[in-house]
Amino acid sequence: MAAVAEERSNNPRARLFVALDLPEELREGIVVWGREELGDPALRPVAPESLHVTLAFLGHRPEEEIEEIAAVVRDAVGPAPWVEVLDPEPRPPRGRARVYALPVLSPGTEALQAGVAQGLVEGGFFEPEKRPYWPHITVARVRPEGRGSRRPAVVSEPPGKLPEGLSEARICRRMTLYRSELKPTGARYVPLAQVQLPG
Ligand code: 3AM
Repeated sequence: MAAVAEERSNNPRARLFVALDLPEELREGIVVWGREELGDPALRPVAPESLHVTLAFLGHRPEEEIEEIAAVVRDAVGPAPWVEVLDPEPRPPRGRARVYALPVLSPGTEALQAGVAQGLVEGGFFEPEKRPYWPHITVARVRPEGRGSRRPAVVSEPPGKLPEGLSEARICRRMTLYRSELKPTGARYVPLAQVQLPG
């Protein structure tokens, strides 16, 4: 055990992901909607500053790779995508929900994701997922049924539809490399590198 602990401290790792950030107006609209619709006690709404569209989840990487990964993300810059958000959906779609997410309609986001993923794969930083990319904004996670349980609680009042206007197409002008720090109170996302997207 001591040897493992020593190796860990000599080889610090960071849990990393790349995301598309939301324009302020969209973020605020989701927060206002969520105050009404994410009130079920089984739900843990995502903090306003943590709302995003994940482009690539890298998992734990050695901290010494962060600069190189940030360079790959900067090189993958592409046109700022337009996004339309749809009404919330549970995931998994059947059985007890673990999360609720707003699906995102956006060919531009898919193109950006493909470019970032390709750069990260070529750099050896990312293994592409086998399932197809599903652009979405996670808005709430479901609490466990009981202490230490892996089973999600029942959500009696699932979130309702978005108000008209929130689904209007909006442009997203920033992509960020985040470090995810897991805390007992939930994850905290720390931006490590940000790229402005042209257009
Ligand atoms: O905010 P969303 O849900 O889009 O679900 C995690 C979150 O994305 C996802 O990475 C983002 C930051 O934590 N994530 C976490 N573990 C994952 C895994 N093993 C994962 N995505 C894919 N595979």
